[in-house]
Amino acid sequence: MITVYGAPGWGSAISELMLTLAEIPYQFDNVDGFDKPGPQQERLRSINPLCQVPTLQLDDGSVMTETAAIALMILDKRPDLAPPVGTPEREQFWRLLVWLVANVYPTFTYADYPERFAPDAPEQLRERCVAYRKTLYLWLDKQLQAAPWAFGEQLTLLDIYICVLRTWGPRQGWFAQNAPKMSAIADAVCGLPSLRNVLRSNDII
Ligand SMILES: N[C@@H](CCC(=O)N[C@@H](CS)C(=O)NCC(=O)O)C(=O)O
Repeated sequence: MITVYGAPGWGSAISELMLTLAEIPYQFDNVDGFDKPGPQQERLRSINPLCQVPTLQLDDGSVMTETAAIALMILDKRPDLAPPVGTPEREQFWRLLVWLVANVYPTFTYADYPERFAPDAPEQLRERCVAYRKTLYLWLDKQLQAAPWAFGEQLTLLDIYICVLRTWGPRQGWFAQNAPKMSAIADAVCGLPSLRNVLRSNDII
């Protein structure tokens, strides 16, 4: 069975929710505290030297990381969780999935640990990243034209991504005011009965 190394509410929630939606069994190994020196960090580092979550260990013992790559791995088993081949929505799905990990996720890497990257001006780096992230979300919200899900009637793994991001900075109130489409999608994901337990264990609902 797949093991998801993670911490409640962190990036591992994205993989947990995607696996749950896809009905792929996994076990959760809680490495909460991994971003500070200590036994949890050492445990995670022994599997993934980058010491990031999510880190997955697959049935054959191999290690899988990167939320977008994990989404693609899941889509190999459950292609119905992306728009169908041959539709324009499918291309936009790839585009936004990659866009999120290429543009939005790094703002967390830098803003959450600014002293690593700008030891002389950590607060400035943090503030700039948070401000930049808001502009990214405003752009994303404009891209989302369909309802109830990002690509219309079909729930996709992108909706899961949006739901988890909405719980992180700049937090739910900001999204409600400034990114109403992301907010509505996140609310709809939060209402899915099949995800309730995982949403709860990650403090999302
Ligand atoms: N590109 C990775 C980013 C993962 C990531 O940055 N995860 C955060 C937690 S939400 C983390 O582990 N941060 C600790 C660090 O970067 O040292 C992905 O998409 O999975």
